[in-house]
Formats: sequence, structure tokens, C-alpha cells
Amino acid sequence: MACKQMIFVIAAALAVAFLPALAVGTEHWVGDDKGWTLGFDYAAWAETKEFKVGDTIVFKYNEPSHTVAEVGGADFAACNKPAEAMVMGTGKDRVTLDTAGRRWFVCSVGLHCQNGMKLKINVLAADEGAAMAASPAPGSPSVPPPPPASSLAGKVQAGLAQAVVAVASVIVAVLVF
Ligand SMILES: [Cu+2]
Repeated sequence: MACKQMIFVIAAALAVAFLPALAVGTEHWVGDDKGWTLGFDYAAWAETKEFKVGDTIVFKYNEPSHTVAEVGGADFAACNKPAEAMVMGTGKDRVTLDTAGRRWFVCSVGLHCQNGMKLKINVLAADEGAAMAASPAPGSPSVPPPPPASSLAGKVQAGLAQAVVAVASVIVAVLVF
């Protein structure tokens, strides 16, 4: 009996410890079932999605009708493809979103970019739970964001924090004066 309970507790602890590591990123098919094509609003499409570090985006199209070139923000705005830009053309190009921040993609064929084949996304850092489990990155604030006020646990925590601060202030005051 005790042995079984022990195994359950260990299994539960392991599950909690390793769940974030097992979490698999989302695969976003650009343009959903329309794919990477002319006559599609990729800005509106991107608005409906949430891109996170670890996710993948897939550009699906009939090659060689289109390409996918990753460019900088200014080149994106101007629909310019610099000579050194990385151009993909497999018809099913996968891009792993390995860092947080903005990324810009255009089709480098003809005037396709000017005609709307351009995608700008903002990649968010991995979710807070995973971020907090990992050691904080250098330069990142060590204080976790305050819990949402709506949650009871958050209110209790906030109350406790206030009490601790109040007690600490009293102790400091007593020691100083
Ligand atoms: Cu194109």
C-alpha cells in the first residue's frame, strides 16, 4: 500500500517537473488552408494567431510560383529583397521560431510582395510557467510579475506580501530607533 502511494507521488512529481519540457510548439500553416498565395490578407491572418518561441510556421505553395524570403523590417516595408537574404523555395518551407521578437517574410517573385505576399509576425517568449521553471536569463528582472488580482490565490499572496513588508518595516524601525 505505502509502496504504491510512494510510486504515485514520485510519478506525479516527475510529471509536474517534466511537463514543460515535453510541451511541443504549435505548427502554424501560414494562410491556413489557402497557404502562401496571392489574394490573401496575411496581416489579418497573423492577427488571429499567437506565435511563441518553439513554434513552427509552414509556408505551403506550388513551387516555383512563389518563394519565401526572410528580410528585415525596412526591406519588408519596401518589398525589397536584399541579395544576401535567405530565400526558400521548396513549396513547403518550415521556419522554426527560435527567438522572441519580430520576423518578416516576403515572396520574392515579381510583384507578389507588393500584391500582399508578405507576412510580419511577432514571436512571444515561451509561456510564463516554462520561463519561471527555467533559470532567469541574464538581464531579465528577477521579480516575477504580480499575480492577477482576480485570483483568490493572488489576493492571499498579495496580502501575505503586504503583511511581510509591514512586519519587516516594524522590525527595521525598532532596530534603527
Ligand atoms: Cu509569390
